[in-house]
Amino acid sequence: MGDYRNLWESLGMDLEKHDVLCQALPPLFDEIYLSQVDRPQGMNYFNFVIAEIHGLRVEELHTARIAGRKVFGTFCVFVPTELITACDGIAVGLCGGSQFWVPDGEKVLPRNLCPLIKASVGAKISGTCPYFQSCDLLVGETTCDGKKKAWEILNEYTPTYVMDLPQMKREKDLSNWRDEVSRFCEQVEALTEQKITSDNLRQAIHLANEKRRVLSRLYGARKADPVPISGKDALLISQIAFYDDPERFITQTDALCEELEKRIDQGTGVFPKSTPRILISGTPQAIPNWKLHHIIENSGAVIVCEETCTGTRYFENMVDEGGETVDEQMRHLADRYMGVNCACFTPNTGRVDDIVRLAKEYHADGVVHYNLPFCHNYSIEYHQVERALKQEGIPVIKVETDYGEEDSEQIRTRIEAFIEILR
Ligand code: BJ8
Repeated sequence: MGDYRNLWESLGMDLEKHDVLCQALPPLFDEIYLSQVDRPQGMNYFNFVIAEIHGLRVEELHTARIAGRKVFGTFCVFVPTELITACDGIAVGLCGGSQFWVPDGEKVLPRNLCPLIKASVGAKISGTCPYFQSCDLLVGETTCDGKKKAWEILNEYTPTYVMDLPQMKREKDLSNWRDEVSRFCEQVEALTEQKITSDNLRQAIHLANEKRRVLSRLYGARKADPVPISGKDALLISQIAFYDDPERFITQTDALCEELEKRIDQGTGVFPKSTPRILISGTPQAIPNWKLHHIIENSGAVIVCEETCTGTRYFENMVDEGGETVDEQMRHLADRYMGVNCACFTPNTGRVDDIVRLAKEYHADGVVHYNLPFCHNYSIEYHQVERALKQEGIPVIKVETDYGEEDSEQIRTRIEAFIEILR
C-alpha cells in the first residue's frame, strides 16, 4: 500500500492504532488467499484492491468529497443504493468483519451481541476505519434489535439516518416500504442537493443491475464441475462489490468471468472433479471474515454458493428497468428490495425455498448453515431450514462462530466429519 498517512490524518484517524490493524491484514491474506494454487489471473485485480484496502479507494472518496459529492455508509442489502448513485452520491458498505474492532465495540455495547454489530461500531469509535471516517451520512435500518439500537450510538459520532424496514411482507407492509423508500429519496436529495429525475434514476438502476448481472455470471460459473474458482475467491469478490467503484468492478469481474468460462470449456478447475460441494447459508461475512471458507476449503470440500447477504441475497432479482416516470421507477425499486428474504421477516418461507433451490441449482452435496453468535433471527430459522433440507435428502450442519480463532480446530473437526458423510 502507498503512503496515505496525510490522508488518514486528515480523516481524524488514530494512526498508531491503525498501524496495528494494517500490519495484521497482509499475513492473513497471504495465508488464506495467496497460498491457493491455480487461481485465475483475473484475481490479480482483487488482490490489488485488498493490498490497497485503506488506500486507493479511500483517496477516491476523498477526491470525490472535495468535488462536492457525498458518501453514504450502509450496513444492509435493503438500502436502495440506486437513489444515492442517481444523485451523484457514493454508497459504501461498512459492515465490520474483523475481530480487531470487537473490543472497541464492547466498550459501548454488551458483550453478548452479534460480532458484526460490535465490530462495525468498534470500527467507528476506534477511529481506525477510513471508510467510516469518509462518510457524510450513515444509513441504518430496522432489521434486528442489535442493529436498531446500535444506530443510536453511531449517531453520536456521525449523522445516522434509519430506514424503517417492515417485519412482514403483507400488502400494507409493501406500501409502507414504498413510502419509506420515497422518504429516503428526499433525504438523499437534501444531502446531495440534487434532484432525482427519471433519467438519472434510470442510469443508476441500470448500473446496479449490471453489478447484479456480473455477480450472477460469476456465480453461474461456480455451477460447473470442476469449479473454476474457489469459494474463498468468490466471497472476496462479493465483499469488494460493496465498496469498489461500480463501473470498474463490473469491468474487472466480467474479464474474470471470461477467463472462468474458458476454464469450464477446457474442463480445468481449482479443485478436482467430484470434490464435495458445499452451499453456505446464513449470516453475512464481511471483510476480512474468511474463517469458515478457509476451514472448509482446507478440509477437502469446495464452496459453490453463498445464500447470504454477501452472496445471492445481494444480487438475485433485478430491478425492472421498464418504468417511465420517477413514480414508476421508485415503485419497481421498492418492490425489488422487498424480494430479499432476510430472517428478520416473519414468516420467511421464501428463504427456505431459496436454500433448497440453490442447493439443487449449484449441485451442492451439503449445506453449512453459518450463524454469527447472538443472531437469533438466523439461529431460530435454522429449524425450518434443517427440516426442509432433510425432506429433500440434503445433509446440513449448523456452525455458529464469531471472528475469533479459538474455536477453529473444533470447527475443523466437525467440518471434516461432515465432509466424510458427503463422500
Ligand atoms: S438483509 S442479514 S444485511 S439485516 S447484524 S441480522 S448477523 S444479529 S446483518 Fe443483515 Fe440486512 Fe438481513 Fe442481510 Fe443477525 Fe448480526 Fe443482526 Fe445481521
